[in-house]
Amino acid sequence: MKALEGVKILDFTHVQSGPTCTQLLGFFGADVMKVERPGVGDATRKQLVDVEGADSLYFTMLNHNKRSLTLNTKTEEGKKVLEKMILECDVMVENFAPGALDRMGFGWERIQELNPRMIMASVKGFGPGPYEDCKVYENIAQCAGGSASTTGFRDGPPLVTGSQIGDSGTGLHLALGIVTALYQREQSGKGQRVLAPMQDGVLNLCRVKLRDQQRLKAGPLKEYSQFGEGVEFGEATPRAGNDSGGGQPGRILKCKGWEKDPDAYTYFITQAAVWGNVCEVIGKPEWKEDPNYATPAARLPRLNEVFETIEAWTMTKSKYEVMDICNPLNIPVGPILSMKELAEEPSLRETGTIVEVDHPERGAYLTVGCPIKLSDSDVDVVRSPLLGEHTDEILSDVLGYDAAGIQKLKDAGAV
Ligand code: CAO
Repeated sequence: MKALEGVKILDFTHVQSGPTCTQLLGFFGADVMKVERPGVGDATRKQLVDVEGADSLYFTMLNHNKRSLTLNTKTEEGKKVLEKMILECDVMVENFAPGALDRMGFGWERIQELNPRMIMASVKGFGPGPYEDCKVYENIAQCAGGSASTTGFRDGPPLVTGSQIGDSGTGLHLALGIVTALYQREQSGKGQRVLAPMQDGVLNLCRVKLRDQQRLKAGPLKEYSQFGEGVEFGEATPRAGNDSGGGQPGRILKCKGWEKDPDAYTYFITQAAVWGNVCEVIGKPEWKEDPNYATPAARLPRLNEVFETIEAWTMTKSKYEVMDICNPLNIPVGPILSMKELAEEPSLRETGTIVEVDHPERGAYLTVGCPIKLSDSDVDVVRSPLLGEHTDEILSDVLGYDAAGIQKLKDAGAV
């Protein structure tokens, strides 16, 4: 038994944000039926193609544990099939551009009319307000949600991060909204709308930067390296490079081999509780008692000197040696791991976080399995569906069409 067994999802999502959400629901056992345009499908199937003629990794890695039904919802017959789907399913998930569903004739009022228990979940770039009609992709959300202005170095431009916090991050928010609405439906018997705007999701993940925005009123942000460098703060939360952003100062430091290996670095946190151990490890035992270094407050104006001294030590060790030495001393450190290293990491294979999947068009590839582990709901990662692979199956098993009915839909160009 899987956690979401029996939950039927009408998956109208495409690209990344929506598919991330429905893939998670699929990992937890929901029956995710992805509706795609006949002959076209999700645009990502044919984006960033690495194996000619095969679905791209962009598509396959975001659409496991789903069935694919092709349906042209701009035909009359297609609309009827969609109506039947709405009657059968518990949740409809979509991330079309604003207004697309209304133009299709399936706005929230119509959906409620058809199935009052339906949960209709949407990703949009922005919530209600001046930008609600805008199309949005990942990096726009990172910029509009506060991430870009607070990422990077003070003397450089705003930066987007490699983590897809706009798309995948919003997909996660949406998934939580959906299961919460399903839980409420147990009591209320009613469906509801779930909206996860990408700007709001990114801002939620940048919560600590809004914290700092307000702290600026009380004076400089002393844990930012610019404080120790004597650089004045402006009106808004500045970019903080690799400063930790929390109450325990930290930095990315070079390790042995950094000249040739772009990932020979470690993150090093000078947690106050283990300051004595840090001093011992880096060969500065005198700093334990020295009033200039002994307390967190005394160290704040000297963070550059502190981290330069620690770095002189980390540069003599590999990032793994730093981990091996610091871990037993409870000093929080972490190697900068490349995608290559993560792909090869045996422990991630064992936990099912990195999974090898076989695909009929492209052979074996690696994907990220379910990153959330439930002790009573195992995850079997099932390869992504080919376009329309389950059209007949869904039409007959879920919607009750017989062979003649299916043929009629095909003849009408509806599926
Ligand atoms: N049958 C017939 N028509 C279909 C269909 C189907 N099965 N599925 C989709 N369509 C139609 C839609 O009805 C829409 O038609 P109209 O514009 O004529 O009403 C059309 O396909 C295109 O949909 P779209 O506007 O959503 O797609 P796009 O490629 O132009 O825009 C995106 C893509 C992502 C910018 C936009 O969908 C968007 O802003 N989504 C919300 C935010 C979001 O999720 N962004 C993240 C995406 S991941 O980076």
